[in-house]
Amino acid sequence: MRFGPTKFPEPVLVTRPLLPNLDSVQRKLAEVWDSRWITNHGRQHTLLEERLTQFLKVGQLSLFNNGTVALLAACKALGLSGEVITTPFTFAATPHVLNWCRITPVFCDIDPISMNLNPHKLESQITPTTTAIMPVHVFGVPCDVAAIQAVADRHGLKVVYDAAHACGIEVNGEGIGTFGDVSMFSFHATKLFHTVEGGALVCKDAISKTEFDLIRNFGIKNEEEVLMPGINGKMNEIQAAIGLLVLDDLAEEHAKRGALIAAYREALEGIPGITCPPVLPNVKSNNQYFVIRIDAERFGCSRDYVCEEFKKYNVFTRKYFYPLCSQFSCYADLPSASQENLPVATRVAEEVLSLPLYGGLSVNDVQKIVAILRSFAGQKNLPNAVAGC
Ligand code: T4K
Repeated sequence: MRFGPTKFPEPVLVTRPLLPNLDSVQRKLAEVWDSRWITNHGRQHTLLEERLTQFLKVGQLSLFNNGTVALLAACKALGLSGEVITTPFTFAATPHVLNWCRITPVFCDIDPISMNLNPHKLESQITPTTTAIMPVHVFGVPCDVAAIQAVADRHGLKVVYDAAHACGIEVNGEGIGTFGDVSMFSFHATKLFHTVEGGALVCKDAISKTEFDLIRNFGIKNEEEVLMPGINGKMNEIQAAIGLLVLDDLAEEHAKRGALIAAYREALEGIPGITCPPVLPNVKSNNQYFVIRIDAERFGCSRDYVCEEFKKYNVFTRKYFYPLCSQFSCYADLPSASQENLPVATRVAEEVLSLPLYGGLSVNDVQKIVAILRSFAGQKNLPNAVAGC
């Protein structure tokens, strides 16, 4: 059934956090209160590390207070320096972490379908000072991990995955965190699994985990030994407790979002100029984002027009990730930031639009959102077409 465009009575945001039932939060907090242990690696923290290690199918996992600090710790632990090759099509945190470690981010172009680092473009960016590659599994679409690893092996480079979007993703039954030297997950409130703020580093061996654990606790080994200049990257007990509760509700939220994604795909089918995210048969998705591409010429109006017009219907989409990180004033002067070096990323950033996706939406809501989108087709030169909605 097709709907006409109608305005939502309440704002529909791009996402809403999964909130555990308040009674269960109170019970859990009572447990924490009784223990009188509220941070510095308590019981909730230990339990969450154990459960996430299993859930993510990884060897070792260290919790952090957020994904950005976790990524900083990974760069420190691996001793990265000089230049690190990364994608411009990511959240600001990715290049900022490199900058904070006095590393120069070198931007490499992306693949037009996956929107991830294009492994075939990597080699031309390597210089004698390159120490690592930092790819991002953008919107949970896995990078071409085999091709990236092959380049890294040929040149003796480390691979640090920014897997902020990829919690719960599996490739051929393997946890996405098993690839590369280390992966960082973000558990921010806007992620499907979250701890309000939080993150983790995952790796294969216990030696690396020991290093990550030291760095996140000021480098303190024991009361009398400080082994390195670490940082405060600790996740507290309240965050960990929320994480345990969110984990209990995750399967249900995942299924709800799966149904919404199916509804989006069905409703969007056949709209000229609209492309849905790729379907990857060997990948278990986490249903965290639903990002379409809008080809302005074929659809008849630009992504920016759509994003603005949606607001008149109380629908608040997001342009993740526009502008490209390479366009930020702090990076724009880097040689790798030039548009000629990044033609695909430049185009993709003009086309992407993240549509609302969270369990509180209904299939009917999704159909209404798509009906609104359909009504914009070809309206570029008719600015009054949606007036009075
Ligand atoms: N690497 C990548 C590739 C990343 O995407 C991120 C974070 C990181 C690294 C760093 O990880 P963390 O250090 O954050 O763990 C949001 C998140 O804050 C950020 O974590 C995330 N990426 C990024 C993609 O999205 P904003 O600035 O877009 O968030 P904001 O406040 O505009 O919220 C987005 C939507 O969610 C809004 O429509 C409102 C809704 N919302 C948000 C919050 C916080 C709620 O309904 N409730 C809430 O509590 O960055």
